[in-house]
Amino acid sequence: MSGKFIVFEGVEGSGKTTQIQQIQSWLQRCRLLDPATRIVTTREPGGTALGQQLRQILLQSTDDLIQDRTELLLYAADRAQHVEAYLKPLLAAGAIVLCDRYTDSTVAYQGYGRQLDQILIEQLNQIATGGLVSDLTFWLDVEVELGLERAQGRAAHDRIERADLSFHRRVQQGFTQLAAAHPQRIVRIDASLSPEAVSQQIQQVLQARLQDWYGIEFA
Ligand code: T5A
Repeated sequence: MSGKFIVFEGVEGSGKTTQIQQIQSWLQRCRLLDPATRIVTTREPGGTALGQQLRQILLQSTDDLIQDRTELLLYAADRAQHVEAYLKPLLAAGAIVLCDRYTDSTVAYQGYGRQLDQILIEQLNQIATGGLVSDLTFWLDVEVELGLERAQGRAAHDRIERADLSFHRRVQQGFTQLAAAHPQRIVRIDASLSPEAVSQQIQQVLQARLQDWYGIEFA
């Protein structure tokens, strides 16, 4: 794949959507990149038309309607469609793809949060992705309470946001363990700061990676 696949992860309200937008416009303004390079944003669940329908089911269904393993399989189905129909063609064409959540979310939410079998999750992630791993993952690390407070500032709360605090704490523990296990791929960002300060941290890491990937020099 000639493009680059950059993922943003974190607990609810960690600021992924906000940062993806900021980083997309920063990259679009970056004159050192080849102007033909497309900077694309996407998300899971919901990065394809089918994924939008799955997202609706996953996030808007009644709390007790979806069993934990059903939930796991629906996230995997969304991902399989996303990888094959959207991500692979874009990356093959050289795009930089900024993605809101990917496989680490399944490990953290379904593995640590729902406490489903981690080996099963790894196998499913492998099946769903066909081996597509991110080139770089930003873990936006924020206290669970602060993230939930930010997310709950919005009117409607989805099915996963409504889970109890202990669930969200286990998810956070999942991201912590993942970052420790994959220090090259996952970069921790202090997401408790202002949006501008968070963006600065991400830009700093990206400058170094862009230099490695494309051989461009930032002043
Ligand atoms: N899921 C997903 C799984 O369980 N398994 C999986 O495999 C996958 C892929 C997705 C849900 O699905 C689950 C995880 C999720 O529960 P979603 O709507 O995409 O649902 O939920 P989130 O990804 O959590 O998105 P949120 O919108 O809740 O959070 P974001 O995107 O992290 O945060 P953002 O940028 O929308 O910001 C939230 C609020 O905080 C403010 C923003 O203005 C906004 O109001 N904010 C800040 N305030 C202060 N300081 C900052 N630095 C701020 N940054 C943002």
